[in-house]
Amino acid sequence: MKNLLENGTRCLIVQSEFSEFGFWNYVDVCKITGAKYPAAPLGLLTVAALLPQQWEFKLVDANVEPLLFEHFEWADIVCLGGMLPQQKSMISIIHKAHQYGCSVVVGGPDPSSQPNLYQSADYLVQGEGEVTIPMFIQDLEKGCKSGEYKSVDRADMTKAVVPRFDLIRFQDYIQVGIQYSRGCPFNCEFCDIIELYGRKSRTKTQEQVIKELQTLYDLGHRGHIDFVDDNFIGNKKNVRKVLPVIREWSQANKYPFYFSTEASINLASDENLLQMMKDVDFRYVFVGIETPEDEVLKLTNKKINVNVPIVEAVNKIYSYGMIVNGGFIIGFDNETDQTAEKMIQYIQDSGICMAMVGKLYALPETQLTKRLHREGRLFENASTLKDNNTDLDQMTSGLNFITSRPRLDVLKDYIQVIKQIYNPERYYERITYTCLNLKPANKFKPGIFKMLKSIKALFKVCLKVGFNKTTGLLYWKTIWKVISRNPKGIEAAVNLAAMFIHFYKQSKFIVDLTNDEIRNIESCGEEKYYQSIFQENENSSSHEKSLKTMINR
Ligand code: B12
Ligand code: SF4
Repeated sequence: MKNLLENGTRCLIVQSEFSEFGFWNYVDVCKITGAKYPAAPLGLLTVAALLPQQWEFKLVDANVEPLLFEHFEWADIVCLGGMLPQQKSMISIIHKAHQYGCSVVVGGPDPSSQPNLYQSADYLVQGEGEVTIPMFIQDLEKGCKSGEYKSVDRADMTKAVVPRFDLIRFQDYIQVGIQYSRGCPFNCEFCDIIELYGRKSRTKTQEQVIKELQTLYDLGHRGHIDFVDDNFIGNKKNVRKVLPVIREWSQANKYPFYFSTEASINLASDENLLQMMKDVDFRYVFVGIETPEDEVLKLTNKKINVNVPIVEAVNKIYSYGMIVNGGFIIGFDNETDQTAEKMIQYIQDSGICMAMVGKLYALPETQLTKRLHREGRLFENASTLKDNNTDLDQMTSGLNFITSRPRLDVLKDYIQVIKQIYNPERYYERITYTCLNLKPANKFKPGIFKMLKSIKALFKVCLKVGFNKTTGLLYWKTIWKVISRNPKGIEAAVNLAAMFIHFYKQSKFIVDLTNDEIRNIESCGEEKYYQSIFQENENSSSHEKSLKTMINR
């Protein structure tokens, strides 16, 4: 076998496939803009920068091009990484790579959370690559043919490398990610971020951020950059320092980029920070709203959201030119039969178009998982995916435990929310609301090539959405209202209307799948359903007890 540290070692980096029915996988919309997939694989680009630079790299993102046997034939070593929904595809790629005689290295969120599932890889590199990849390289130097690497240390972000952005074609993606911080100071019970990355928000320096922006600029990227931070404002003190530096750089370079990110709801009460974000052209922010019920928020320890008037908070963010995307969850203990209706109202009143409503998913290592396990409610192999076509994310999977309310009620509520919020009339009402309240001050101006592409995309949206029997009338009515009352909101209106192509299809898929699950439970009864899940478990007595308590609720 070849010494892998030699010059010219060929390293194939693979991003495995996501399902087109995932909430975030809006491939139909990508096609309209000429892209193939929403987001570039930032984790793998970072890994490439941490591996020996004398290696020759090829990155294949199976979401943008087919992964072929020639790729494996070319490679000496294959590196794979990914998240829970990629579990099945990653495991099958490990086997394929072995058939071609390649060594396989795996890492990333799912292999780090569930290393037991990836034992077939030769090298299993857990946690943050900045800490564990050097351990793996040391083993290669010693000639080790396999190994498992983990560490309790967290990466010093001030020493993080610039990802190998040169390995992708920017035109394949809608957005390219960069990361400013890792970790989040809050302590939500269901969150795996704080288990994976800790509660201290570790940030890069201003110089590092500028270096990454400059690299992207020099490589020719223009347009959308997503700050992939768990909570961009997790370290407010530092974020206040970096934003003016980004503004200065952007101004000097004629604003080549606009931004999006993820932040906690306390952003809305910090007008100074909102202004700073507006100044550098932030256009989208994803906020975890989770549930309209304060009692549920308290129980799940999402204290930051308790007593926050959500509609007001979202409106405040709109007034600084940023569209709010929201995360919501159904299936918490303490929910009532009013929760679903309140959630629908919340989403409608705040105009959140891109509302990711998921079923509570007890992710590995979280406090929630530990509690449910103690209570005898957690399913065995709770996060092992069974079916590539139906186990995609927290909208298809989730509720991997005995629910506190009858499971059928939770599932029916879930369907009700999805059906209502992705009903075309309701979705377009929200577009209108958002775009009338949005006060954008777009600084990024596309160059002539990008402008022509945008015009082409606009025509395609008008054809696809505007001459469609479900959305046609709604589209033109919305466009007219926004143009006549708040013309600056028109770009957002067209974008959000385009996104409905995906959400319409995806929500139908979710409703059908959930209905199948409901029929399945109805056919045997809830108790039998749970019993069948726990049947294979040798130590099922604790489940039996919880089951009895739950069924008699
Ligand atoms: C940006 C992001 C997205 C983006 C873009 C992702 C993409 N490129 O396709 C979008 C919005 C599309 C997305 C979607 C989803 N995401 Co997401 N996402 C993130 C986020 C916020 C940042 C990811 C990132 O770029 N990090 C920066 C890079 C540098 O870090 P990294 O990828 O972890 O890589 C490091 C290490 O893991 C390691 N590593 C990674 N790969 C490899 C490979 C090898 C060989 C080695 C040695 C090391 C290694 O080294 C890297 C450097 O330290 C993370 C949270 C987080 N903090 O990671 C969640 C996260 C990865 N997402 C998650 C999930 C579940 C999803 C969704 C299913 C739904 C959701 N919750 O949003 C969907 C599924 C995607 C789809 N297309 O269907 C989970 C994964 C949980 C798990 N245990 O697997 C996370 C951890 C967040 C969470 N708690 O919900 N996501
Ligand atoms: S605010 Fe978000 S990232 Fe932070 S702990 Fe809660 S769920 Fe996790």
